[in-house]
Amino acid sequence: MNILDKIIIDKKREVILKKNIIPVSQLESSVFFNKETISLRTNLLNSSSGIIAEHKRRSPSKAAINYDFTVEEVTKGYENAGACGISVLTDGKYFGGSLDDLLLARASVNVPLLRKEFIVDEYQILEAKAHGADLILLIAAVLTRDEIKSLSEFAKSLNLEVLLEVHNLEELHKSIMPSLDLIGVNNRNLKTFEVSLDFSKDLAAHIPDDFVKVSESGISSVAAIQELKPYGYKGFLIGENFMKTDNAGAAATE
Ligand code: IGP
Repeated sequence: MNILDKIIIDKKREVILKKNIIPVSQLESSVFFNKETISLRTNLLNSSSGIIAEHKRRSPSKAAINYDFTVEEVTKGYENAGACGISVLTDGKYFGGSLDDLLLARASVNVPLLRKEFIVDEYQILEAKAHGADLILLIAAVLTRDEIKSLSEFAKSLNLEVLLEVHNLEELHKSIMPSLDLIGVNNRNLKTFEVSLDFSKDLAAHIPDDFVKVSESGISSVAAIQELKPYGYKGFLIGENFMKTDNAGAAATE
């Protein structure tokens, strides 16, 4: 079994258990439920940097990346450096994140926040909203077209934007629908961890212009961003390269 299948099995179990502990009514009573969301789509269309900086303590492919800073320090640093949006990993078991990280990030910054999670159930979208997210991620590799449709429409009904992640043409073709706002090409294959910017380059022309294009993972230099821009990418999701420095926020300025 590949790592992605394992993560999804754990996630489905986790969601079933959590539903029994924290009822939807409690999520809906969060102060963030009625807060207006901030659009990452608009920010990316109006910005030249396009940086979406990620809070990522560890990952299945890289054990520890950075545990030295608080989530407030990292996200404030990203905001001060001019990030268009911030991605916060909330998976605990594989990425060392939590919903508390999202909440603390929300309390610290005013830029759009992405709940970076393996979403398999509407309940997780309610959690995202309750903890201050502005958008959610949906991963085409682990969802059917019907699931992408119902989950994205549910997110839109809560005024959350949707970033749909693909890794190949088949995933892209099965996923295109009006309830998505941004389409991200993951340069990392989540099953094998192979990383190449060629995935973004090869898929770019197949993404319809209605969606804001985002290139995700393995971006480690300004040169890489310059290389991707001519393909129409407006957003660049960067985690490890910022997190592994001594000053994650400052790294995002360069
Ligand atoms: C960031 P990197 O290589 O800059 O740390 O990658 C981000 O793209 C990556 O964390 C990611 C991810 C995901 C994590 C992309 N898609 C889905 C978990 C789940």
